[in-house]
Amino acid sequence: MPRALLPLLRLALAVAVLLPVPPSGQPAVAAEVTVTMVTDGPGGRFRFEPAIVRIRPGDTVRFVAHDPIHATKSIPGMMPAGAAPWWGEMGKPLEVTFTVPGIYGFKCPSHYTVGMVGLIIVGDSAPNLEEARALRHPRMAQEAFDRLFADLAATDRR
Ligand SMILES: [Cu+2]
Repeated sequence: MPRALLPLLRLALAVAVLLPVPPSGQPAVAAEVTVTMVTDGPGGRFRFEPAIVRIRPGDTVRFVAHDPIHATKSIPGMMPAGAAPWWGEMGKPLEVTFTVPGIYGFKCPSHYTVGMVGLIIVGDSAPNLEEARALRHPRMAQEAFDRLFADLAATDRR
């Protein structure tokens, strides 16, 4: 995406967040969840914390980097149809509002190959779950996604 479009995109996102939610049984106030891009933390090195986020349609995820070596980028093939991809700048915070239900895989482009990946689940069911799970990755990213999908299945059974 051209950089000049970023302020416009941010404005559009801000407006989208402020718009009233239609009366469809969803919460009236959209939530914002922060995902931190961590170089070295209690949970390990080169991680998104939390690596699994569950939100409602209309909610926003704010990605924040501990230092300038990380970014967040959606992964093609791990998004529901009709959802917009995102790609944040290195070290800069990025807010993404999710309106399309489904599961989203994302990565830090610099540390994808060492397994810096995460999942966002929007809504109660993910129509693209099997498609997202079937995508293959470099070894450490694959191991990380295998763990995340296993955690997801475990929490769904509770
Ligand atoms: Cu990174």
